[in-house]
Amino acid sequence: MPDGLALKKTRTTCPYCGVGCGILASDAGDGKVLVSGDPDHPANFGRLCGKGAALGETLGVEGRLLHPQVYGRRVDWDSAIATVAEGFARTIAAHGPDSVAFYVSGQLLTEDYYVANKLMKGFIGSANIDTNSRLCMASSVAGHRRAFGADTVPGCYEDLEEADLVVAVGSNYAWCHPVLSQRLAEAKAKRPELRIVLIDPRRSASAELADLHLPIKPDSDVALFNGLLRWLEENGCGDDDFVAQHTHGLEAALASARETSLGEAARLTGLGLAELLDFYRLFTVTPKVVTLYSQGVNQSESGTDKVNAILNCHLLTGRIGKPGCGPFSLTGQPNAMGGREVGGLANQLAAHMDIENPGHRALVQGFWQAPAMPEKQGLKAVDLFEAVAAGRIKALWIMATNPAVSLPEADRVRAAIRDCPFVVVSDVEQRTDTGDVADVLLPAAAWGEKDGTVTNSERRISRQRAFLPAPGEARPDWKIICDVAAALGWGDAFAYTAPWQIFREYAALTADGNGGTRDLDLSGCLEWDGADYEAAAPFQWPFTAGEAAAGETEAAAPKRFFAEGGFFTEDRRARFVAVTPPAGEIGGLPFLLNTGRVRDQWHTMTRSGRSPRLAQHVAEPYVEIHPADAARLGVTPAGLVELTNHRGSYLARAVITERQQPGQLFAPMHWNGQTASAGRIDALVAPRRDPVSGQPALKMTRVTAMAAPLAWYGFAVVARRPADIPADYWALARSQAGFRLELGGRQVPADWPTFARRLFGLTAAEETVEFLAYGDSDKGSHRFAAFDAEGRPLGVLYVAAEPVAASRAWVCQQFDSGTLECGARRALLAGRACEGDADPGPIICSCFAVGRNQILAAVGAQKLTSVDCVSAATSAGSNCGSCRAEIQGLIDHVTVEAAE
Ligand SMILES: Nc1nc2c(c(=O)[nH]1)N[C@H]1C(S)=C(S)[C@@H](COP(=O)(O)OP(=O)(O)OC[C@H]3O[C@@H](n4cnc5c(=O)[nH]c(N)nc54)[C@H](O)[C@@H]3O)O[C@H]1N2
Ligand SMILES: Nc1nc2c(c(=O)[nH]1)N[C@H]1C(S)=C(S)[C@@H](COP(=O)(O)OP(=O)(O)OC[C@H]3O[C@@H](n4cnc5c(=O)[nH]c(N)nc54)[C@H](O)[C@@H]3O)O[C@H]1N2
Ligand code: SF4
Ligand SMILES: [Mo]
Repeated sequence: MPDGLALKKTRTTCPYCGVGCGILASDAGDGKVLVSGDPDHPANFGRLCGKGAALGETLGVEGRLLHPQVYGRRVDWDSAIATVAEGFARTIAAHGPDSVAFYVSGQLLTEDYYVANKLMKGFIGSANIDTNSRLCMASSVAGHRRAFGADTVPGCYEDLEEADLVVAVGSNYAWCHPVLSQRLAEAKAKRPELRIVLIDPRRSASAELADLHLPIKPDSDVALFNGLLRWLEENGCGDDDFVAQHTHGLEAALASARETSLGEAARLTGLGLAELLDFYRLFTVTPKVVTLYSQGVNQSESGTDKVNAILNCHLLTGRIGKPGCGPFSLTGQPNAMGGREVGGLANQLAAHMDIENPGHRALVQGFWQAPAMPEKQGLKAVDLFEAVAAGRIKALWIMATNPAVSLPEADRVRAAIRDCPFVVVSDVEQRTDTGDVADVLLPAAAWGEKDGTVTNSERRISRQRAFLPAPGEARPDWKIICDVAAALGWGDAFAYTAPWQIFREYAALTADGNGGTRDLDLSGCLEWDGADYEAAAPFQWPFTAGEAAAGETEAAAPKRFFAEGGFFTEDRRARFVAVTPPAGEIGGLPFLLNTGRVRDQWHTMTRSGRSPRLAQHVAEPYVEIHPADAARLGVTPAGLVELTNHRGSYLARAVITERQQPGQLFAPMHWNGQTASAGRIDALVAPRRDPVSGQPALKMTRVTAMAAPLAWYGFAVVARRPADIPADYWALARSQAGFRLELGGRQVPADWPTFARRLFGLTAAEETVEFLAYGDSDKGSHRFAAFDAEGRPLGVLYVAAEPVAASRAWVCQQFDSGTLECGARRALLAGRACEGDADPGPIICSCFAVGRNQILAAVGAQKLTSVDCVSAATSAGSNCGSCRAEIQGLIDHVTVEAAE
């Protein structure tokens, strides 16, 4: 490489999931940023998934919130800060501190989170600060605290590789924690005797990697693990010494578990006795077991009990805190853990201290020299928004989360935000469903522009480092919060000038009065200055002053908790928790709606939705439905389905699949008001929640489903984002050269050419462009394509009375390829590949744009039997590896077909 091109590399951390992969970002000098996995980061050792690898595509300024806005008008920072401070001060003066609230996010950095929590709890004097982690991790936090006395994750990622059995409960880790999935798959390739069991009502992509998939009935996890506890005890699998020395309460837990006989466990879980016993026996005979779990466990009315049912089995067998053993709550967001550490939840204080503990309250108040300190818990997310709706919260500040899309009863939440007297939103995007109904918008610096720390699922603290200037007037969240605190009169307590000062104060708080009584101890960082912070390598907590004094660096060997007991209860013993399966199933409307994630999108799509590469995988909202249900409802392949209940409705593409059990549906959580006409699934989701953790049961809503036959269906690719989309159904995604749209309508437009011109955004000035049309009104099929003077496509639209069959991948590729010759322009209008120009089919591998047809053809023609062979033949799956589970599924499909 010529010297002039030498790249400046910044070590940072991925802003998406809780795996917390290290990233090397290099400035290519031409305005582009190259992103690669950091080979030295202990979470990923150089690997990245598709979302991480596509980060470079998400960094553009277009669509960013660049300036503060008050009631829709641009203002300068000073007046924005004054407006926010005045809004809060006025409300507090009139109605007291509990009339205001902050709703924050596991996507804030630890330093942002720390000052937000300090401002609300210590200075405003209310505990009304809660976080979207309430929707995500609250049941794990509550389960950990009940069993361990603290919110401690005992293990580390190496345990996955060292285990002989990995049990994944309610976790689609192949799509949601893809780099861990890669690490596990590599470990299994080296040691095929490593067994993987997946426990999930639906056959998710993670099932392709599992030796055994148990499609349990929804919410029967407590019954399953109670049955296991009983079985383990009856088969002498308990670690008597560990139980005697380090635990309490086994008898009560067992008494509860004994109420579930083997037959009863089979009935409640809906599993056959044989498969149930396969699992129980495997667990019994395998000393090194890791049980991974995430939202299928947490997001439930029995979420905390599910967590404790799992922890009980690990405590009984003493399989905790040892290499290759332990329960492992996978965190969702990049800084879900950091938020828990600094007290982002309304029922906790900073540094893993308890709000109900007067000693802890006094300690934190003294440390902060704080004028106030709440004595009771604040409102938890769902209650908090109910209080907003009821008018009890009158001033609200939302940071780095999009509750008008992601909270249950999302329409109601959106209306509550709109009607709340004073709402501030800090975000990086100009348009979000939440920002659209707020009073004040504050532009935050985004990933790549801000500095701080995050903690991943294995308690590893890593630096996020800036490598780009913040655009417009965007500022880091910590700075915005400190400025508001100063305007409220508390400038001295918030006089930080850099994030390292906040981190050091936080580290000092973890050390204050600790002496080994609390798990979270960062006293090893007490002496850090800006340079140490800047240089810090990723490290796991605890990191104590003793370790630092002994000359150990922060980046020591993997750390685990509890192999020798030492829990954080008063008597240092763990607690078994007696749990009982929930009584009966939720009744009501005919279908049970389960919700979750798609491989290549992140949450409400504000950032991942910017990437054309990521849009290739799934470009519209959908509903997975079992073939028998589809047949009964008259839902046809690729037809549309409407889901409704009294809260709202959702319109999306049908995916008819046996992955789904009859009577159950699955819909993704991602689509928002900017990307689909009616794709906000949370508009339907019930606000039921776990009584202990307050976490909503986002996987459990009753709905009605019906076929939504439309008069016409369309697919379009357009160069410019349409100002309005005149269709009852639409979903919009990025393509390389513009936007792709799925369309549909209940009534046929009067004039198709006018419709097409409007969709393409053709103005009179562009009348000279080539506008091709083809129509067969009898069949209801119409096609339009417009080109500029150079032959570059401006828009292409296919309309039919049935779902449009054109290959999306091929059309997008053609559209993206720039100037088209006459024949290619006609082929594009026809929506059909020319001879020798094969249709790749729906894209499976986003990195190399390899489609389903290409993979199936290679598997069939070359008799490929492994994912590695497919990678060698087609490149698919050879970069980020996120699609390897789906490739395995295609190989299995071909193999099964060949055998039949
Ligand atoms: N691609 C991608 N990855 C992500 C995210 C993203 O938006 N996109 N978000 C991140 C975040 S914040 C989170 S919290 C994690 C979530 O990661 P996961 O928890 O793995 O993801 P989900 O798809 O929400 O749900 C997991 C599974 O729970 C199953 N499930 C539903 N009900 C039950 C039940 O009663 N019992 C059991 N055992 N299983 C059940 C669902 O069928 C689903 O397959 O992902 C993180 N990673
Ligand atoms: N039905 C259903 N609903 C769910 C779930 C489910 O499984 N099913 N899962 C739940 C879970 S686990 C989670 S974690 C939530 C996630 O839900 P949300 O937190 O609402 O989702 P995001 O899209 O990540 O929202 C983050 C917002 O912060 C903005 N942002 C990004 N970076 C920054 C920054 O540095 N500073 C600021 N100030 N803003 C920034 C983004 O543009 C975006 O608007 O959804 C929950 N909702
Ligand atoms: S697994 Fe993917 S999304 Fe998660 S941290 Fe790593 S690169 Fe980012
Ligand atoms: Mo989450």
